[in-house]
Amino acid sequence: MPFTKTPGWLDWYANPSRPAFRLPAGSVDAHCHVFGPGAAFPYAPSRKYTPCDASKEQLFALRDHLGFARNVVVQATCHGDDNRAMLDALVHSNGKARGVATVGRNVADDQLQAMHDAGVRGVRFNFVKRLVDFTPKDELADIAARIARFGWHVVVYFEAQDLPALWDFFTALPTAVVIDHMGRPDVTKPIDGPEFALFLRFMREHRNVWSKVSCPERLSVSGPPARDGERNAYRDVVPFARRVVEEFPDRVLWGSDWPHPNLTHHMPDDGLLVDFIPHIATTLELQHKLLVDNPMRLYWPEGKT
Ligand code: 0GY
Repeated sequence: MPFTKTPGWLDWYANPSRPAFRLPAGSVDAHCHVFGPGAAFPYAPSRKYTPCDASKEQLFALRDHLGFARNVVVQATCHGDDNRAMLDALVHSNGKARGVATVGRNVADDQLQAMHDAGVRGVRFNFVKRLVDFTPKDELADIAARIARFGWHVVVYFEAQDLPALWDFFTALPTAVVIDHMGRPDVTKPIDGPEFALFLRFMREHRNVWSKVSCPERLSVSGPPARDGERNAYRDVVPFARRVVEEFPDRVLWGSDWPHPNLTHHMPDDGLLVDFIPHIATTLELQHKLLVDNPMRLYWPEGKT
């Protein structure tokens, strides 16, 4: 049966502009997804939304158009713990994609090994209540202990107000911990206010913690520029992302978040998103760390294939 996308869901931007910013050679888009296609890889019965299809071929075409060399494909909640669409993208990427999976406590070691062989290097724990049902922390801790043996890391997605309650759980994890979208700061609050200060303190005190400085389109209140040729979009997010890049240059990653799930008001032009990068990583050295050195260290530690 065909899937009908959630009402109000915006399709991804069909004709993204070519970025003005030239990405360094070997750049990695370290946070993106594939959705289905639903006819081949059905969406999970437990999902909280039904997306539009966004195939691996479309992802790879975007990668080439924007100038990236590699992708990290992150399992999206609409596929639950059925990782087949993500794994299919990895094995057809010609070594240019690595993945982050979602698994349950009952996953077998040989399944983890098969995922590792396909290119998975992490699992994602999602704490955003509109996206997932609650999973007990002891179950997540079990999973973390299992995947640590493969040298994987844990990607965590949560909202800023939930960091205090999650702090102890995160610090007990036995792996590197990668935070999605800077822990979703409220960018209408002061950058030096207590909420973002807590996030910075968390990164400062825990050297195994990394952050994706991604999703300005999700965090921004000021939004994209008017379509007047000016390409400096999402200005209100810039100081937050720049602060993270400058204080933790060796532990930051950037991702497009294509195909941008759950956006109902504004769908970004992915070319404009790439043009956001030099506003948050303002030197060639910072750009190279953010886009090449750091993601390669985490996802391709053995070097180029
Ligand atoms: C993102 C953000 C979102 C969704 C998911 O897996 C997902 O469904 O991650 C969101 O709705 O904020 O990183 O893609």
